[in-house]
Amino acid sequence: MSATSGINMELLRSSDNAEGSLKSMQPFIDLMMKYECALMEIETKLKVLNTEFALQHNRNPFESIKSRLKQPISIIDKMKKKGLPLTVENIEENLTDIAGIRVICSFPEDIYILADLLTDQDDINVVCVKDYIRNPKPNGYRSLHLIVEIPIFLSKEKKYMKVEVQFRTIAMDFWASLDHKLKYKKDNLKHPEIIAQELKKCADMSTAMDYKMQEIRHMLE
Ligand code: 0O2
Repeated sequence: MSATSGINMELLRSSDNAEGSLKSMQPFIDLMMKYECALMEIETKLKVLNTEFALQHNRNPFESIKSRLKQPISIIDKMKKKGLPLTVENIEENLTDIAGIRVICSFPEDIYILADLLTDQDDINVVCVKDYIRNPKPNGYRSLHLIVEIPIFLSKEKKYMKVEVQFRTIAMDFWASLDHKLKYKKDNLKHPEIIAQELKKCADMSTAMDYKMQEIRHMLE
């Protein structure tokens, strides 16, 4: 997914009077451009680490990276939920997941190796860590979430931008994508609690598989 696709220009253009509203949207478009640059910076750092790690250890610590900018409509919804006026300053101050990167690893231990290598870099500030791998959510959701700040260098300024980095194994990602899809359907179900219980069982099985595969890799080494 390309990061720029996060800026839904049609949505912006369709609001009220095109020229006037586009002008008033300029600070928002500038902000989204800065988040896009921050995504590029983090992605490059992760790819550099992957390349070096692959040379040293003969395997890649991550399988894939996906980045996305939050859609304007989701930004508006989240600001409404938080009960905050929709200003560029408020958006930047209160939302930490406008720029998001998902890093998919094969093994749980690679998640922590990569996260440490990234956050040890001296231009990165760690704002928040939510470890849903060591402390899974009650529904079974597992992932390591970091909110980091990274500087971007523009023609006239250097600015720190927040990026949410989610680290998951392939199994955790598979479970989370299904959980996400099924959430939309749960409202029409007679017994959503049964689906929730079944999903929790799948989460437990995928946890067991993650650690068993890691154990096998150690045995092979
Ligand atoms: P999307 O579309 O993926 O961006 P906050 O973001 O801090 O206001 P919260 O819930 O405290 O809200 O943040 P948290 O716990 O770090 O979770 C944020 C993101 O993690 C979610 O973003 C999801 O991507 C993912 N996530 C968290 N819990 C679950 C879960 O139970 N199932 C699945 N499938 N994903 C989860 P968004 O904004 O909800 O959606």
